Amino acid sequence: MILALAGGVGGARLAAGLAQVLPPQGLTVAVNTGDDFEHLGLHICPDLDTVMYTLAGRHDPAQGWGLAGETWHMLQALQALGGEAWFRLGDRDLATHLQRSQRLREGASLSQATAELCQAFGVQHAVVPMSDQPVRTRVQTDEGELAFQDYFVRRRCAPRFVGLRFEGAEQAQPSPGLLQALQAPGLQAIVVCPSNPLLSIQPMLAVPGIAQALRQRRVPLVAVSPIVGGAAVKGPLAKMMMEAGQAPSALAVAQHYAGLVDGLVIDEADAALRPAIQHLGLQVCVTQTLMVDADRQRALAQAVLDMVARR
Ligand code: FO1
Repeated sequence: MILALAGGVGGARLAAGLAQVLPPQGLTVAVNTGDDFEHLGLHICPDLDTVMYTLAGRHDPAQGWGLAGETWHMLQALQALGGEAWFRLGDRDLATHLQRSQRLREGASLSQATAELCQAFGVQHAVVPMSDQPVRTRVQTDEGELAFQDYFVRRRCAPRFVGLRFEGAEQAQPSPGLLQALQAPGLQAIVVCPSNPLLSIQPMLAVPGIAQALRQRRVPLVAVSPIVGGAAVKGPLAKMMMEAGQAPSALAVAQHYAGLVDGLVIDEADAALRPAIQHLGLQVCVTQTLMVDADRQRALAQAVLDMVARR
């Protein structure tokens, strides 16, 4: 059994690759919920939905998030009423948020609501939130502290990044599904997907029970670098790293994860960084990491599994 930690589009793509090569009972994907927020009275879980839609093969491939073949009638009507349209909720996607919000109001946990939605979308592998308690990523910037989606979508990551705060993390516990995977006798490895280490993985590590379980693990933990050739494959990671005073590179990712992971998968474009990363005490696997299609998702997943099998 493999446990994957994921958030965002890169995380969803590797999760989909792992789902291609592992049977349903052989994979649990634990997903960042630090990006979740209440919007228009709805409980929105962008990363859970991105993973769910991608595993279901229903995601919008160009955008990475949201559903393929989406229409935007509700958003246009809302805008005409003078409502908030900065966060683009598509008509079909809206049904997911309505159903999740309703189930939470009825007393279901986020884990239960997620499992029900995944079943409805035909997702067979386990997709679980990192926690059932609210954890909210707050981005500290030169313009003050912003709620995550305010920084990410409304402000398009324009304010200068200073730091992060994960509201509620100290009081949160790992979700039952994540805890079960972490404690499973059959757990073979933990994979940190090529998600943003700061925005997608750090919130998970801020939940004390998750950090503790990862420290006490008895299985290999490998990460895949989301930085290729000095640039982020997607999203604001490179900009954030530069603003934090760090040149974006696979080596910087290795330095960030050193002490947590046993190995790092890097792209062929970064092969020259292998010795420097090994010098940090990490095993290195060099392969093609750009998941441009389902075949490349599967190939990267297989390379990750081969790496952990060699240990
Ligand atoms: N990202 C955007 O850049 N703009 C949007 O309007 C937007 C809407 C949206 C709606 C539903 C959803 O599940 C995700 C959405 N995202 C949008 C993506 C999301 O904000 C980010 O991808 C994640 O939070 C970061 O991983």
